[in-house]
Amino acid sequence: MNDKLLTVTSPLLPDLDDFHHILKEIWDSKWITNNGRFHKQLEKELSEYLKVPFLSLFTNGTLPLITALQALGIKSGEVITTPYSFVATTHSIWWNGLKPVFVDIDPLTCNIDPARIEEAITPETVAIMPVHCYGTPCDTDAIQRIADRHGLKVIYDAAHAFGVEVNGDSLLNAGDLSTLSFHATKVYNTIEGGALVMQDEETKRKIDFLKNFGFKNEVEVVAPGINSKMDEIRSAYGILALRQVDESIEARKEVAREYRKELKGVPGIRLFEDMPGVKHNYSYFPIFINSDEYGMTRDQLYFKMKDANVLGRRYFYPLISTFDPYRTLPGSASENLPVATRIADEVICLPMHHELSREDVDRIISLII
Ligand code: T4K
Repeated sequence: MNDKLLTVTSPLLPDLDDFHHILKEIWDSKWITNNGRFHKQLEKELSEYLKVPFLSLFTNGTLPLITALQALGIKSGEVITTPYSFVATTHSIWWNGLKPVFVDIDPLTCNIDPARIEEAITPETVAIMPVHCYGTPCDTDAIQRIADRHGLKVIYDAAHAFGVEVNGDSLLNAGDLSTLSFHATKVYNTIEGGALVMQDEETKRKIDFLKNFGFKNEVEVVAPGINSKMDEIRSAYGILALRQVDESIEARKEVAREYRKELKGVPGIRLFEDMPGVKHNYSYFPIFINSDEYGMTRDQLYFKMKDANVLGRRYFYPLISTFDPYRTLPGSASENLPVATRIADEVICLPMHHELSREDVDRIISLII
């Protein structure tokens, strides 16, 4: 038996010699954080690469979500969001003293279902926080129409959507603000890290103050900001990683192609296909198990794989709405979230990263079919 451990992901690491070289520059300069040279350079390179007008680096992908609500001046009320995400999405609403309102998802994308948003709007609703789950674009036009009709802000949690484009435009330009995560487990990482994407310079200035305690200059504090700056070492790492990310996404695309070739049409297994006009990033490869047709439950398959050293992950099970801090909210009942509840019981994200070999993929597939 091949016992090599296959994990759901593996980080894209910059070339170590290049990193040593750049570390020497940082050591020599003695400038290690606070909007240094590499921080500025990475902001510039990322905004060009991602085709966004402005971007502000953060120390992880959770603080940009918290800061986005602050930057838009949202101080009270309800925020409509999805239960089918990593828990940080909802936590960011809670940390701002706002009330999360869960709306069910569309089974074809695993994203918030625009058709269900309007019925959840009340006089207290102030914003919508959708997630481009697995990097699959939300129906941003439909969401924007609803937001415009009701005067709501839209903040996209785009933690999974690095580099995703729709008809040649960055998905990150949708809504009022979009956030990114550059965690080790993401397509592009800075070990820990993240960013906020904004459409105008004034908002960038405001957000740059907010991530630096609210300091406008040496003597003026204009808002109760937080410390969420990215340091020079991770910025430099990010500059090097950016040079390799296209190749890494291409390798992931090849893995997706193999999975689809072998798993398409297997009774009881549902997969996502690429969407027309969309440049995907292949950040995750979810499959959905219908146990009646497949002959095994999702968990039976999950543990069978685990026993064979293949660590898929059940992203996103359990639903956020079932966790202790949120399960008593009015919208959290599973009757309100039938699709998300079902999908959370069906999903396994298969290993998906740039280092998977053809043999690795064959081994994973042989456990499934
Ligand atoms: N919004 C959304 C939609 C998100 O998905 C996330 C984060 C956020 C917001 C918040 O962004 P951050 O504040 O985290 O930047 C992971 C990540 O910690 C988390 O970033 C991510 N989403 C979430 C979906 O997954 P775990 O607990 O599943 O990761 P862990 O440690 O079990 O790692 C999974 C596998 O990855 C390991 O089995 C092996 C591999 N791995 C992991 C790490 C950390 C490595 O090979 N090297 C590593 O250093 O949470």
